[in-house]
Amino acid sequence: MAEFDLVVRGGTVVTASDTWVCDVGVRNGKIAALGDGLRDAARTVDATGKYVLPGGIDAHVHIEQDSPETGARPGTDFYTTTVSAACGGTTTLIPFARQIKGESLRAAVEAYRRKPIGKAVIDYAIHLIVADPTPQVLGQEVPSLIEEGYTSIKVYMTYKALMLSDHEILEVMSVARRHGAMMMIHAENADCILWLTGKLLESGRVAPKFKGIAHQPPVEREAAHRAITLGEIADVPILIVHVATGEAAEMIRWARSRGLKVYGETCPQYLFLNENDLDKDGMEGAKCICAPPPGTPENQAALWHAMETGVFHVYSSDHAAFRYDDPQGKLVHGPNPPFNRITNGVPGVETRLPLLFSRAVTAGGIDLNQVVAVSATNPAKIYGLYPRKGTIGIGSDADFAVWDADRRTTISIAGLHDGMDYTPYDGLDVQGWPEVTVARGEIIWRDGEFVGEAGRGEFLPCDRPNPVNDRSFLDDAGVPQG
Ligand code: DUC
Ligand code: ZN
Repeated sequence: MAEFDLVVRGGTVVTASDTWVCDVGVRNGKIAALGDGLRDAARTVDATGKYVLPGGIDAHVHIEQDSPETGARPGTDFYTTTVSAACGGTTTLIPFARQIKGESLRAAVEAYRRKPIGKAVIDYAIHLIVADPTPQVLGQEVPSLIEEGYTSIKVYMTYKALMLSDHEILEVMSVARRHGAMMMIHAENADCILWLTGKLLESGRVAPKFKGIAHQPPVEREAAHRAITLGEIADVPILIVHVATGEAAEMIRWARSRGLKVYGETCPQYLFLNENDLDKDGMEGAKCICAPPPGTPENQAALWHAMETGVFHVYSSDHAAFRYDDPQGKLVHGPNPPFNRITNGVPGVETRLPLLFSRAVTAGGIDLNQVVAVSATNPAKIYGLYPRKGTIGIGSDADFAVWDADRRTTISIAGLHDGMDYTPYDGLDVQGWPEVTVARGEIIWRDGEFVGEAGRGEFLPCDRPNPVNDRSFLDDAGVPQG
């Protein structure tokens, strides 16, 4: 019997910290050796002249989940979404089990756990969304779910069906602190959005581009500051999801300069799109509507500056698969809805990594080590999956992709596998695409063909993320001490 099940030979291996040429030996789904001259293999991939990156972790995706605002239904499922992720070099997804007000969180998790079974082709963990923090949810359900490996909790400051008051957020944070979970926050000021939206609609400014006015930068900046303040008071690390404005990024930089454990996530739609994409003919702009929406080109430049200077720890797609030409999708409220009735969310699970990889190899400002850090290693650490996932190291799961940095692609929906009928990145040229994707030692994408099997993906119970701050004036139960 061969020493290795698979050897990837002669590639340039990139981790968050190092870049070096070596062979990668895989045995029983794990990385068993890194070195020169690994020969005795059942299967070999020649990666000479190519990069070998850890499989991406897309830590913010919505799969098989209705829109909380418009009621739209996604047009795709766990199979297409995980296939699409794999074709773009991603080997782990973290979607959300979402509680609805009046419902039990555990019931929501149990219902969500059934969805990927038999369909997922790559591994997945699950975040919790708490929308109704009753004593039962906070006292029993959240603690037991954390024990079972659901160690990240998202809360919303906006969306009527999901949003919590500051008081409720503090209560959730206090439970997260006590049990060691990571807090994720959608930071936008709900009243500002409602007020601005009302004024815009009253004056007939209804086109997709006005979404950017309704969600103008202070809306996110204020909420980001408030989220940071709540996290500071509850003494818990927080991660602000899908940061869309340079102003909110500055809040994160400021918080970190004060020693607070505040992490920031941004997404391709804010780095690679801007308000001009919302201002296309007719309803074309709807294809780039998400919340928060992409901002001005100056804001986009500020976000790149934040990325280049280390403000963002996580880069995720916020993939939301509402098809365009579908009565249940983006335009569920008719062909010409005002901007606030267009379903939020853009697809991007497959294009996430190629877009950032291309930027690193063509424009500079970030290098491939940073690409790996924000798209794989940091999310693995922040969500309790490291070192099983997120790196190329002995003993880690053999999740990686072989990248051809010379391959040029013009993004179009025809080349993607996500089951969607549009991509917001249509027409963008990128350099670099995965040639081979390996997940737990199995080749599942090779030379433009998906070759994995439905149902091979496994649920990943997460460990506790980084330890919470210990400079606390709170006691173990999260009660302020005098
Ligand atoms: N915004 C969200 O908050 N969720 C999903 C999609 C989006 O654009
Ligand atoms: Zn989201």
